[in-house]
Amino acid sequence: MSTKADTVTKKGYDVEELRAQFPILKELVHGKPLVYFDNAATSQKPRRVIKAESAYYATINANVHRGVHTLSTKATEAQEAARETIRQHINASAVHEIIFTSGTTAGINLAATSLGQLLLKKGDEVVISGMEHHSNIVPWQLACERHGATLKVIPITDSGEWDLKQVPFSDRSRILAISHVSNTLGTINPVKKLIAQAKKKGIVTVVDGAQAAPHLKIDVQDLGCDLYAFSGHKAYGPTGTGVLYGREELLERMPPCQGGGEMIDTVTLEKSTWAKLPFKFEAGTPHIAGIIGLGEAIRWMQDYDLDAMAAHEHTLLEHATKELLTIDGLRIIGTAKEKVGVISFVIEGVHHYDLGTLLDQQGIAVRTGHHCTQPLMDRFGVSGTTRASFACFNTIMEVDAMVAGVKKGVKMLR
Ligand code: C6P
Repeated sequence: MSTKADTVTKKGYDVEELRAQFPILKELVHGKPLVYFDNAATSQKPRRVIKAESAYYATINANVHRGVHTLSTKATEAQEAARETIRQHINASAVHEIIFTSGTTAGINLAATSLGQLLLKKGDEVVISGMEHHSNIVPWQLACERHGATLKVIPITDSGEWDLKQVPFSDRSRILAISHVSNTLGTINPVKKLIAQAKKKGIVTVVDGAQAAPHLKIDVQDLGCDLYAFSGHKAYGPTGTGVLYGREELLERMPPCQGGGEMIDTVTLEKSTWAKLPFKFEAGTPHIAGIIGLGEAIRWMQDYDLDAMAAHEHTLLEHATKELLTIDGLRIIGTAKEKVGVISFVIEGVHHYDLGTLLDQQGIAVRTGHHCTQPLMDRFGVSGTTRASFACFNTIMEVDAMVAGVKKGVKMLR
């Protein structure tokens, strides 16, 4: 889809060279070149990641932290190297603050279950925002139900930002759980600012970084958060992988919520004691191949300079915004000043599902529906949107193809 003319959008940023690393981009869909704009759901994987994962199975497949044999040692070293890569990537102060999970959902569920047990009493409050993904709503609802606490919500403005004048902190607030970047609106939230306010009140802070990890440089110490969850598969890594960062002192106090192998120190039939961090939170055999692939994905991103990728994606966002707004009756949901390359829109008289199906016929993959943010849909009075989410390998020509596809769809559907 791309030509040399639109690929070098920044000095030294060569989209063609990047695209060549993603085998899937050579696939045809309905006989058309694939235009993949569903990166917020899951990103595509560069060859290096696919190779790293399959090399584990082909050459060092063994369980980790369990055997003295050579393969187990090699597998353990490869997995733990990935942990160190991630530590350094998000600037955690210690490698045992990195817990492997199966994704953001698992990380937040771990946080909500364990923090609920540690902190929540009847009458306490958990604060979230109105733009959260269901994964950062439901686990807190469950925790509140279990402990007799109440969920309080930061309202969302018309542009799709937190209304910071209405943050419902009180002397019963115990936990703040917020997304760094909205998956539906693309809004980059002022998490550092809100975390600072929460910290002054002794509130524990949990960040859903699912949509930030693929696009932003994350520095957990600079943010000052207590816990930070993200998924590997949205950041060019394998599915079934994720990370929960936790500040050591808090992790030490948090109870484990899954029991099994690897998370124990001693077990008797009467009582068990827990392994040291991070293993206390990693019961059972982990997704070793995936974790190794995730480490490779992070190293791959680091080789390509996240700032340059973000600048490229921003160019795509600006172009898509300008061109889509030329379509009669089209409304963009999410017009914050600070956004990643995510654009959600609705069109008068056109159902998002029908539009998504027609775009697919042209080889263009977008997501349609509520994007697991039903309360946010209610806030904007829509049942769903069409969402395009960009990655480092997308091009201006692909955006133009989508805009042309939307125009064609509107003609057919209205
Ligand atoms: N959002 C989307 O299309 P998992 O499924 O555990 O990897 O991630 C859950 C999740 C949590 N928080 C945010 C902000 C997210 O965007 C997601 C996943 C995908 O928007 C799939 S629903």
